[in-house]
Amino acid sequence: MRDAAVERVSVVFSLFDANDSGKLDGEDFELMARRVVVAADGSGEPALREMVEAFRAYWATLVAELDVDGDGEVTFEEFRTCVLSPERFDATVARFADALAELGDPDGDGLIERSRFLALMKAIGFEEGKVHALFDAFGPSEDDLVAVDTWRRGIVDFYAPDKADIPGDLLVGGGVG
Ligand SMILES: [Ca+2]
Ligand SMILES: [Ca+2]
Repeated sequence: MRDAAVERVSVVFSLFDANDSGKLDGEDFELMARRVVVAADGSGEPALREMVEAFRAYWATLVAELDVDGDGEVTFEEFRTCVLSPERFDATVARFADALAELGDPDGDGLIERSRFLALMKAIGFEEGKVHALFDAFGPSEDDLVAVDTWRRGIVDFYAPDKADIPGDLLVGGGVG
């Protein structure tokens, strides 16, 4: 596995630990869901509800698959084993990516504006400079729009523990931002 993928696992862990407790717990995912819902300007109630449910399903999968000692929390040591069989998380990550992409495109034209991209990605916990770098890497149009489907694939790759050399690598490391 490439260094970027290893580093990404630790970045994802930090992002998920929204309450900074040093471990993943159910509250982290409630916090992230609330932040994203607040940032999701213009989205309807069903899309918002699905986002909250996708966050809860994500946590339910993580705790079911990775909480080896059964204490109801996932430590980094437990979390890093997600790379051993990443396919266990495919369905959960896909649902999460679908829900997030839906919030990125409330008017359904298949495109996302930089401002909306920034708001949602910052709500998830990414740094602003890195979010801009990622948006640029997706090759925005003259009107500064990116295809939501490109972003959706980027989300899937980012949260899949085994991918290397992906645009989302711009979100880790110290090179940008
Ligand atoms: Ca936590
Ligand atoms: Ca545990």
